Amino acid sequence: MVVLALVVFVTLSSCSLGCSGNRTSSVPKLWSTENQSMALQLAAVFKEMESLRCEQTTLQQQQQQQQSALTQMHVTREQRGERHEVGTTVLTYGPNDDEEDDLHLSGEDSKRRADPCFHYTVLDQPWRATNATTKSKMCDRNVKWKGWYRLFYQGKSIQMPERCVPVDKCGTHSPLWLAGPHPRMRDGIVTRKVCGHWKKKCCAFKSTPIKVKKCRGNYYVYMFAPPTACYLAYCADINTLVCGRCRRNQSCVSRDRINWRCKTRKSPARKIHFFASFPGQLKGKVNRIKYSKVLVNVGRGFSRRTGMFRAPVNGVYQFFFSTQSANTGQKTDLWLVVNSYWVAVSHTHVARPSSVGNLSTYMTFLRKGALIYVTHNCGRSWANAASMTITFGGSLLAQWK
Ligand SMILES: *[C@@H]1O[C@H](CO)[C@@H](O)[C@H](O)[C@H]1NC(C)=O
Ligand SMILES: *[C@@H]1O[C@H](CO)[C@@H](O)[C@H](O)[C@H]1NC(C)=O
Ligand SMILES: *[C@@H]1O[C@H](CO)[C@@H](O)[C@H](O)[C@H]1NC(C)=O
Ligand SMILES: CC(=O)N[C@H]1CO[C@H](CO)[C@@H](O)[C@@H]1O
Repeated sequence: MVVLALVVFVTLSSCSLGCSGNRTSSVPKLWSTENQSMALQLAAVFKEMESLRCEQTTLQQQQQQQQSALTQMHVTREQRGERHEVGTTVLTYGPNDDEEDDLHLSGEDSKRRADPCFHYTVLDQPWRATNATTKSKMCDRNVKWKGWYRLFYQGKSIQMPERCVPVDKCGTHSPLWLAGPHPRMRDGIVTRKVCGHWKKKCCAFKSTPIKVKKCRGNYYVYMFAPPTACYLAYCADINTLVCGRCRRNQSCVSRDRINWRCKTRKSPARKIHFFASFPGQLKGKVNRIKYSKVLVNVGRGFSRRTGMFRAPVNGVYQFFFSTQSANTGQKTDLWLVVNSYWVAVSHTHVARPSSVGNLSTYMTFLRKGALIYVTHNCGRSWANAASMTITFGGSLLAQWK
């Protein structure tokens, strides 16, 4: 274990293992506001966590509302479910058979009906490929575009180029390409400009903008519109054939927009936070404090049964632990134990009988599986169910591989 940084509020004073003291004096019965500063601090931390969680929930709800508003816009068009012809090619409405996406989920049904990702026309015309040169020139202005389309090349999923395509490719004079990146999943339906390359000008034709949506399973659907002139036609980028082979946890990426490859997505950073308290009194040596009141346990690193925190991932962690010494005048020491090493103390010692609190923090790099707990080495600690005086908490600050 590598200790990266160490922040401890305490200056260590001598406290040997066998510290003892007068154990007959009583614990304080009064809980005055005067001595609540530490409890208040901890309460503030907890409150902050709560408000963050609340904020997150609100954001999620807003997002969901926006999403459903977007999909509803297209309900009417999709519900007609027609078959129609484009040029000479018979196009069929596709329930996308190549997607094993949980089609049986009934709760999702209404969403699906409105989602162009599940209701599109298959546009499989090899002449549209960026490497195709045909004698006959096609013009998409003559097509009655209707609803959403998904591009295929001989049965394989493919997407529009995001780069300038040489003239006379894609079975036309001026090939149409997407002047902007394909959207991400969370972008929903976006409008993108479309450019036609002609006479050394990549955007000689500023064609009619189209709508694009990313679908689960690495494909896109397009709502094409008649281009501004002839002979212009929408292209299918042959280099994106590889994207159809990307797995669910992969994205299709390209630096130059020419060469594409599947890249495995990083799993999102883990969130780990815990905060627990001991709602009673402790006397003398208690090997491991069993904090039984668990208020926060995001990531399930803390065990109420054992009172121990087990690091779920490698990373930099910060811990805090506190006590309120009982009204005895005894020295009271709590130690933070990391992988059996006593690394930080929360020490209180005032000569005359009075009750004081102390809070210590510690930051360190931990490997997955590291065990952390707090030991009560000597003295007396006081708490009740509401006081939050004997506490233990921590957070993962940064995850490491
Ligand atoms: C809290 O801990 C610090 C560091 O050990 C110590 O100097 C201070 O006296 C403690 N506070 C009380 C009230 O004992
Ligand atoms: C275009 O690319 C595809 C896939 O790599 C290939 O099968 C096809 O033969 C190419 N067509 C031309 C005209 O080069
Ligand atoms: C991605 O998914 C494949 C199965 O489709 C699985 O074998 C692989 O472990 C996953 N990779 C990650 C990083 O989750
Ligand atoms: C009411 C009470 O317990 N007050 C105590 C708060 O703590 C100080 C020492 O920090 C004591 O002197 C008070 O008696």
